[in-house]
Amino acid sequence: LFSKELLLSSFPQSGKTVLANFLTESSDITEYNPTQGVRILEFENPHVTSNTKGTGCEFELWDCGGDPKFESCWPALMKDSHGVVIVFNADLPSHLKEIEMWYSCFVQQQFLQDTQCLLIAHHKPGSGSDKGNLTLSPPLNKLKLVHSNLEDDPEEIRLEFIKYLKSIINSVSESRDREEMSIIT
Ligand SMILES: Nc1nc2c(ncn2[C@@H]2O[C@H](COP(=O)(O)OP(=O)(O)OP(=O)(O)O)[C@@H](O)[C@H]2O)c(=O)[nH]1
Ligand SMILES: [Mg+2]
Repeated sequence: LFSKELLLSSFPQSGKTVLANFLTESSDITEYNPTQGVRILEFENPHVTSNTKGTGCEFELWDCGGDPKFESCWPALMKDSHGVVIVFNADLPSHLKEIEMWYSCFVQQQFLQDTQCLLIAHHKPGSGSDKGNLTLSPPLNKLKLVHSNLEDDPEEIRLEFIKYLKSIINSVSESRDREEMSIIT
């Protein structure tokens, strides 16, 4: 089973690359280097297997550059993606409008289900905000929201990401089953 995940946000320096490296265990935090266009990370997660045979699943995590100048790449990015992860800075609630736009563009218009979208409120070290006071308005409040704080609680986001990958695998194999059925019948 193969799945393509998108990691995006329209905001540079929100921590996408740092998170992507952490979640795929690629490399440690280095100094800031703006992602140009997109960076594709291939990975497997030992905790996520396809439910039928217990074989591994291959994932691609597309770590997108947040600079608006890459907007022209978006249509190519969304094509055939199975999941969308939106990373935003929990300290800047003014981003919420843009998150709505991303959600509508990358999830709703691509006919993805809400379970295929994950919102990550990323807390950079040294930021004062706490998780309590973040409330989202519809339609975003239907989505799964997790907080990531790699300095204080790295395991939380790791576990949530595994859960998310599992739900993606379920929807991908369900839609594949449906397709097979429609061919047979
Ligand atoms: N120590 C630490 N630094 C972080 C963390 N998140 C972000 N940073 C810092 O913020 C910088 C920017 O983060 P990136 O992950 O590169 O940002 P990005 O969202 O990929 O930015 P673009 O590629 O331009 O869209 C990093 O180089 C780190 O220095 C974190 O959880 N811990
Ligand atoms: Mg980046």
